[in-house]
Amino acid sequence: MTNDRRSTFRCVRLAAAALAFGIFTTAGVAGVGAQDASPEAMPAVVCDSPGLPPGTPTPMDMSSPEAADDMSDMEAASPEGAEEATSSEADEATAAAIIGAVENYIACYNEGQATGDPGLYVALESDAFVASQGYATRYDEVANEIGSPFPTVELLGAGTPLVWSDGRASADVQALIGPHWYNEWRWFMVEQDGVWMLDERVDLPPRPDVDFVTVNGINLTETTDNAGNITYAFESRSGSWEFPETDAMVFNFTNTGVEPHEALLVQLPEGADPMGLLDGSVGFEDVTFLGGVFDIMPEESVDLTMIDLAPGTYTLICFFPSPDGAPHAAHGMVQQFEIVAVEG
Ligand SMILES: [Cu+2]
Repeated sequence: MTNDRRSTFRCVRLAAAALAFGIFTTAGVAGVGAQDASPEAMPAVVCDSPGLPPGTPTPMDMSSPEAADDMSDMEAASPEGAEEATSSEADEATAAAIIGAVENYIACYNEGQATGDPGLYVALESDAFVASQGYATRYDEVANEIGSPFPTVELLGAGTPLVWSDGRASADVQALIGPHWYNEWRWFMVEQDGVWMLDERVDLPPRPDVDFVTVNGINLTETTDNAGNITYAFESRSGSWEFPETDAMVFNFTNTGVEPHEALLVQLPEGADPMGLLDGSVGFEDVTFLGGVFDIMPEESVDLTMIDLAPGTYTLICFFPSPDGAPHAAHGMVQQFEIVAVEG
């Protein structure tokens, strides 16, 4: 059903949860940003976008945890009957247009983040796509995207151009969000007034082009004691939180509870207590966001694929609100693990 629950380009859950719980300052959110964009990471394609005319986001009460919740629980607004659509190979001109549109969107993402103008790429999204990301208007998306923790996206590949009986076209895309977060999707594009707009992003099984891939199984658990107190946890299915270094690491998260969860992968300053994320003693600006999966529903199993993680200490954390309003992390859902160097 929904195909974009993982909210890959945005980090709205994180930012919204952080703001909702007053964990991080807005200055901190804005502080992660454009200066990290390195010229080498910019693709050769130069962004061609009409941008957005001036506008203001919808006022939203971020003080309630429900606000954060409602936003990302919205269902994707992709056209009904999309499943029944049939595809055929795109002709050469259409194929070039589709691949070009993917390259352009990513160029506009990078330029938009580097210049603080996310409107450059939001303007290349269809109304359905904006809605599927949980936003009422484009300006709401822009407001959430400014100073993304992932200032660059590197396009690794785009192929398999198809045209569909519902009038859309698609390409299969491999990309790194930030330096380590590997994603593979089918991007559906729709042509509006001569411009190909991103209309829907469907996750594909990640197959990174590397020699060694390991899978780390992690359960997302809920335990209630006799007094009715709930404890949330990340539970390594191997029993170990030491993972040998490898080219690509797939974290397979399975929600064994009844509440939704998320799994954010971050790196904290050396020696920092992860609980400092909750009391503010570890600042948002000192945290490196590496990737994450959002809205992992009960019984759902999803993958987070990371490339070239160096040996060191990493932290998984869930800010999803528990029934008492506190983030799951405050009830145990924060876990550190080590990536250890392999001899030889
Ligand atoms: Cu959780």
